Amino acid sequence: MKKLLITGFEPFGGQNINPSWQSVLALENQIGDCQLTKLEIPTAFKRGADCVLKKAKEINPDVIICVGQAGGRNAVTLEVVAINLMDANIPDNLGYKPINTPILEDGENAYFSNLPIREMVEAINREGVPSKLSYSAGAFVCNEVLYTLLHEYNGTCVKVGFIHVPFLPEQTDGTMPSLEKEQIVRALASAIKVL
Ligand code: PCA
Repeated sequence: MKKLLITGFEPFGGQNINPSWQSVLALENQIGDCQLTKLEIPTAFKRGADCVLKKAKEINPDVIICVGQAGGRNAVTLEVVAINLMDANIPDNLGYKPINTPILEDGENAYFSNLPIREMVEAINREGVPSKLSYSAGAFVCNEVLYTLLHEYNGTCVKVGFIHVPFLPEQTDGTMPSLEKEQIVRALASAIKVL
């Protein structure tokens, strides 16, 4: 049995729910070969990543998957890469809004996810939920969490990745794409089964 630490974020940017945590919370505790530990993390630079790292030190996971909201996307997207940049359009939940700032002074420019992301995209699509790779996790908190984790576990056998999910229908007025929570939950479960 593998240990999977899976996280979702608190609501941010004026929303009162975050589909990432709603969906993570709704997952079964055991999926395929994985025992899940679920964690809600703050949408705040440094704090969010610190929470994941603290829990990871406690449970020693084999895999860490962070899930976040990407409003406006129309598919469940598996992030390919995290970049060493914070460039926020809005303040995080603690009011911090870094512009053109490295996450780690002298850190690598970027890290690639080491999850089997292509197989995961295929599995999600087979499940009937739209999914694709994404070549940018943005430059807000999600990218910073992924970068920090990939830096921390670089050279170890811990697998780390990030899945961005669309809005839920209740977050949009119909002009933005969305997926039902049930679809996002099925997408996450089928991706986890690939591990
Ligand atoms: N999405 C944001 C941060 C929290 C979340 O759910 C992002 O894409 O950076």
